[in-house]
Amino acid sequence: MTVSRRDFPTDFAWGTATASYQNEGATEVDGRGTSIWDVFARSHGAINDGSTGDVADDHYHRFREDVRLMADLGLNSYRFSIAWPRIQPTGSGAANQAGLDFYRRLVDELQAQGIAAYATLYHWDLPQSLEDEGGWLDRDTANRFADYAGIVSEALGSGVAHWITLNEPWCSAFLGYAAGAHAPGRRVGKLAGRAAHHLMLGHGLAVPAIRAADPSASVGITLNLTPSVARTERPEDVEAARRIDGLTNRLFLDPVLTGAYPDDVVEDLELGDWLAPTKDADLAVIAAPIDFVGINYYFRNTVGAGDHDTEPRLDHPTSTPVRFYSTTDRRTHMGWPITPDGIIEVISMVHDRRPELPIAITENGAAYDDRVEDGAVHDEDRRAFLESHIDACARAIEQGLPLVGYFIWTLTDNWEWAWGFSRRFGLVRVDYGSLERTVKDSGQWLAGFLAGGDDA
Ligand code: IFM
Repeated sequence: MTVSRRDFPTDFAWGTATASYQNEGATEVDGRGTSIWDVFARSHGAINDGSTGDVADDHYHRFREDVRLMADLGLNSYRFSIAWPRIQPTGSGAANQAGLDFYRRLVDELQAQGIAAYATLYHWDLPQSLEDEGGWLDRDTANRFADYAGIVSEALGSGVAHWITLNEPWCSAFLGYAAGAHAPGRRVGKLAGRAAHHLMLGHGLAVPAIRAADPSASVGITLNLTPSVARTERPEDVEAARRIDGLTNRLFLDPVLTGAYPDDVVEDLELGDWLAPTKDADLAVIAAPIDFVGINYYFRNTVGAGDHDTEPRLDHPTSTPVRFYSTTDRRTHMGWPITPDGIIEVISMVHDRRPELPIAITENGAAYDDRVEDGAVHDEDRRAFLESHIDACARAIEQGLPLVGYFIWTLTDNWEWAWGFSRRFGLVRVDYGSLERTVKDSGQWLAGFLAGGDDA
């Protein structure tokens, strides 16, 4: 593999991505309210290792050290998320100044280090008070989200280069409200489709709210896209792949980028009658003009029909019986197959719909069961993963796809949702006892790659 930084435009965004609940800690300071993840993490059996994000990486207090690490790695961009309950502790009403001040300190520090800020407004930490009123199953949460987006963009506007409204609404809707594997841990089956609709409505209402506060704002959304390939050409496998593609990709891509819902998915989710009264008006809101699209890419799905013994997957409530197959033994610690070329396929999904829109890979990375040897982490597997995906990005650009950035998930090992601290994705190891940071070999490799000298 001979990919080099020189294969990318000079203004290409090279960053890492993080999320508030996964790395900030400090959940009870400076007036922060309670989020659905605070509550969910405490519910019995929800988290693999019984941990919470109460301390996480203590990024709230150590952000200067973390920004310095990014600068030392040679990164020019940073994608982080803002914790809604730090800004509006109960999800509505006046802003909590201390919460805004934290993010102001962070963006100032980034600016001082020449690192562009990509701020995500919703990476899953909904204020619990809003969940108590129905959460994303309640239409009014979309209005509350737009208010919050306006407050934050008003306060931070000049310090933020790019705004991202939502991170991975598929996860919020289906892992949160169908599978119950993520907060708020509800299992409402197909009704989770309504949460998906309200999330997208929130996105569409937030876009003009951000622009009203910061007219020159660059605004986008981050979707997690997963190619869904039928295992064989048998009609039942093709049908299974259609369902998964619809629920994972088209349900979000089509309304946001083309202002239309895919009929087959609306039918799968039995959304039609419920949507009918507001459908056209809502779609006009959801398709608000945006400036770029973020894609989180991890792997490609190979899908086939299940037999009657197949366990229904609750995160895919309409797809029973469907099975996910392995086409490779090369997997990360999450069990996810390593399929670098899929990154070109997901970029194409966006580009085919909206050829004029710039696209950034806003997350890509891998968990491995790292070992510390003499204080170092020789994570050759992660380095090879990153190299192969960066190489695929270079090929995407060579093919003419408008890729403008690549963000690695993640900077520092952190709290991986239902997996707690048991999965490590970082370029930098965190000792969860001392909170000491140590750059792994993959981080050293990235620094060399970004320094632009050697081909990888
Ligand atoms: O840690 C998550 C992140 O919060 C959202 N995208 C996937 C990552 C790895 O699972």
